[in-house]
Amino acid sequence: LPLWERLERRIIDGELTGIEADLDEALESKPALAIVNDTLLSGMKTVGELFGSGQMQLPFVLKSAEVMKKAVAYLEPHMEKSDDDGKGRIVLATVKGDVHDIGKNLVDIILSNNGYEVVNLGIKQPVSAILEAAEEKKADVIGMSGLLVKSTVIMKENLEEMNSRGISERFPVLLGGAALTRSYVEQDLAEMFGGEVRYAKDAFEGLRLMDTFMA
Ligand code: B1M
Repeated sequence: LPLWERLERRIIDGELTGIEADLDEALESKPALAIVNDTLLSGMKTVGELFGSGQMQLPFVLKSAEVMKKAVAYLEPHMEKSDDDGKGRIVLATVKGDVHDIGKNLVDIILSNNGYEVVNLGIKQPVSAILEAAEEKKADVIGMSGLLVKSTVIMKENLEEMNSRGISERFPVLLGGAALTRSYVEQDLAEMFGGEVRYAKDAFEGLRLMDTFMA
């Protein structure tokens, strides 16, 4: 198979052996981030489709996710970093009940490489832990990720909790993850939330929104 198809195939098949050599070859013709966006994410998309249609079982999805994580970790040192520093601080978490963290960790990488300090709390984070960290670390923004449909409900509950604690106006909120839609966040949630809440369809939009929050 040609290089790009081979790399995409590695994600779909969960095939780790020899991936470094392929990534090194890929780096000769494309920047690290473009390899993630154009090839690796496209492999993960296929995995999602195969799993969703019952053609792939969960243990294989897990293998694909592991290969994806290793590939991103291998490429990370090759990613461009801006000289900017201290542009602001975000507390980032995958919400309660949700283990998906590949997207959240990409957001972490993109923001960290572009001058933001990211306090990455990890997965399955209850709202209390997110809000405590935001207070303690003096966050400028709270970021929540979640891929399950039920996570969209949890996010709403988390915003309600912020309203009831009277801290909505202190922390603008950035939300992302495959089950969300722009209209759910920027209409439905924006209507009930006492502060600013925005939707990022990908890590780059997350970065642009951080820049607007901090402007
Ligand atoms: Co799961 N899973 N999974 N899964 N999984 C999905 C989400 C699913 C859509 C698959 C499907 O059915 N087609 C489906 C959800 C269905 C639903 O809720 N309606 C699903 C399911 C059902 C499940 C389980 C329930 C399966 C089971 O146990 N029976 C289970 C849930 C466990 C739990 O959370 N409690 C489960 C488990 C897993 C694995 C552990 C095997 C693995 C995760 C491994 C890991 O993350 N460490 C996994 C995977 C890999 C997927 C799919 C295939 C791929 C997700 C992914 O990493 N994509 C996924 C299919 C899909 O998403 N269509 C699926 C790549 C990643 C870069 O994209 O995270 O969307 P994403 O991030 C994007 C943007 O969304 C955005 O930026 C990123 C790109 O730049 N973004 C943000 C994300 N967060 C952001 C935050 C921001 C800004 C932007 O600011 C704060």
